[in-house]
Amino acid sequence: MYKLLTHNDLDGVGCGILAKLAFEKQVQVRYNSVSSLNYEVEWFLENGDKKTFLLITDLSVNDDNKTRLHEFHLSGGKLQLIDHHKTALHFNEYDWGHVVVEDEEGKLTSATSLFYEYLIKHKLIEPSQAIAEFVELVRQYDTWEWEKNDNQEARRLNALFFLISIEEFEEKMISRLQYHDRFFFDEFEEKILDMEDDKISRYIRRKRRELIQAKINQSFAGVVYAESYHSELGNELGKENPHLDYIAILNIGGKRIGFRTIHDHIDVSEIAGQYGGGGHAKASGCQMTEDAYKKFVTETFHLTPLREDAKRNRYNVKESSFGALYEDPSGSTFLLHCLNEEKWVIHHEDKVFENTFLSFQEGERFLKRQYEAALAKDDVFVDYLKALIRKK
Ligand SMILES: [Mn+2]
Repeated sequence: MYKLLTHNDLDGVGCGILAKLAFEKQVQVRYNSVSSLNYEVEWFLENGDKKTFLLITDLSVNDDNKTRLHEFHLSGGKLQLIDHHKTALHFNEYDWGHVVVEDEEGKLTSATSLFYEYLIKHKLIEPSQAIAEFVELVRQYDTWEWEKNDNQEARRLNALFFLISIEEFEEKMISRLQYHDRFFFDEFEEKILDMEDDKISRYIRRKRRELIQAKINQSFAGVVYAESYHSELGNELGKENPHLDYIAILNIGGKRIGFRTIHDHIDVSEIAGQYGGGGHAKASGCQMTEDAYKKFVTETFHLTPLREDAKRNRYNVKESSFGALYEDPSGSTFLLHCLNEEKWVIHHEDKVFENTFLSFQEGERFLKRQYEAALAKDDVFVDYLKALIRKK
């Protein structure tokens, strides 16, 4: 018999699916949160059948359990821990630990991809193209490589994972990987995934109109209140507002803040760290401490949402060398135009700003950060030009 203790996210469940494909009825799989794993391990060591082969994937145990597991191993217990988190690298000191963050080709690993390799190496699973494709989707999702590659299938696999129960997901994937040559979504799944995508776009559109800009500790943050779809929202709002250093997503009910950035010049795990939180460079979070509440809620609550750039213009368009007209919240205007190849200037109330810019984007970034200016509508642009002619 085998027992697999694994994480309850897509990567962890990917391991569960592989285990069931490999061992069928000979494996018992338990899905755990980061915190519940240690109880499961203790329970197994105290009450479990000592002849059972214990597999742990995508999670690692605390120091007490590390010692207990090693004793179990020394007394002849069969055991294997497979993980890909940097924080688990010390398990490589043990015969039963296998932790790889990056493979020989420099590709980031996931627990599912490492476990698949392990099963093939020990001749415990019959490799197939369908399984390999599934494993790669899970790996790309778990390592965020899907975003760089715009791998929508990987994104949708994770969305499906959240739309149905773990049991249902397992069952569907196992039969698909068992009986088909290639991985695919069936018609029903495609339909609910399309509906989910539509729902997310509508949610993001609504949230976009609530986004507030605030300068917090020398960085420009986009602040928005939201309970769902944090990564999609952070990503979309970030891409639409590249002048913002990061997006802060406030969940008042959960008393938490999520931070997302699309930029390399800022590390949001450091921002979260200022409030006792942590995470990754591009995605992090913290509890809503009193200090965080003051900075992100109290001090921004009176602000009006950011205006969006005019979308349907024919004349006043971005990067036009003749000039693009921007308007701040008070209706004051700025004309950003090109003097020569690498020199963009800004006209404002009969004056020209001393700052010049190497590109349109740089000039726009300045206007948006300092003045919260947005691209004006065509009719404002036409009135501006008429007034200009009258003056001459
Ligand atoms: Mn993982």
